[in-house]
Amino acid sequence: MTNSRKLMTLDEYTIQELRNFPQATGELSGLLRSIGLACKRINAEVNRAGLADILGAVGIENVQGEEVQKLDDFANNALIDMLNHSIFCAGVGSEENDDIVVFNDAISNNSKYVLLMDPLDGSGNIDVNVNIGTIFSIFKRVSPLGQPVTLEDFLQPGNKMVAAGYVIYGSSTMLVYATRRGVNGFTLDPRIGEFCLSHPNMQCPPQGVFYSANYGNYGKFSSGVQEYLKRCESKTKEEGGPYTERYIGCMVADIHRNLIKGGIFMYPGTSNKPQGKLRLLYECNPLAFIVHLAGGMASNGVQPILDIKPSSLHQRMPLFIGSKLMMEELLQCLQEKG
Ligand code: AHM
Ligand code: MG
Repeated sequence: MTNSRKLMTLDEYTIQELRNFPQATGELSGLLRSIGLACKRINAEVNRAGLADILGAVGIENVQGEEVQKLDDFANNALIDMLNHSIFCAGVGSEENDDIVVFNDAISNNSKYVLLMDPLDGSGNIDVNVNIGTIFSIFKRVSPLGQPVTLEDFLQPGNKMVAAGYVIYGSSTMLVYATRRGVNGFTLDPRIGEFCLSHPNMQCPPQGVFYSANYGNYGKFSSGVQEYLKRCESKTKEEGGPYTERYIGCMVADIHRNLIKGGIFMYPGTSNKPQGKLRLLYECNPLAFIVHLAGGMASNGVQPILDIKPSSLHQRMPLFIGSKLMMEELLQCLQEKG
């Protein structure tokens, strides 16, 4: 056997999963394959972003009133096109679309899965060649097969999620994918253009030294959050410190590092924006699912993220996420100081 055969590709991995679980229909694997393919197209475009005339804003605003970058558009279209042409997805909810996109045709209406996504997270980083990511989550529809999907199919609590993942476009490009069977990381091998299983069975260390928060908002955080951050600043060696502050401006990258090395990421509510910035359905939920399956925790400060019943497609939610022991200390601070 040659060396390259030791690296299992994403396709080989999904085939192996199907062999191990003969009751599986292959629909989820098909969906994952389409996502992987779309993300390879996005990756190619991200890599040439500095060369192509693709940098800069389109000049229109998305639903959240933020300027849409051209790459956001490209990523959104690449994923929606790919999923629309696959036969395994009935509709998509995206950060870039006001309403759900319903693939209303005979085959799609008989697909059991819907997908929620942030096609390009951290898009403020594009112009400066810093990490960006794609985030997605997959749910089984609750509406009957044979009909177009409805908003209710997308407004399910995270604990009903079937699978979730993210792609980080960084020094290398990686797809991290979680189902209830665990979390696996696949690195894109540019020589063969395939995602290869590089990080099997990922586990989030219960304790780490990294903490990630936007300190520019410190004065607007609650007393409990401020108290926790103060503790982070002064951890002694005996307490597992000293801690190191890292904030990239792309939650995928911050959470990816913390997932591998151990750490905590937060985007709390502030006095002027009590619900914070991040979107529950396609930012908080998928990352909460992945980190939870890797042994970590995710909360909005009051309840587990995955237990929240969503009320609207683009709703925002405070997010605290990461290593179990660090999360427990944070939640204790919030309980004591609010
Ligand atoms: P985006 O989806 O518009 O890119 O926003 C989400 C990003 C997160 O990835 C990141 O952690 C956060 O926004 C940074 O926001 P801020 O600059 O307010 O700290
Ligand atoms: Mg985002």
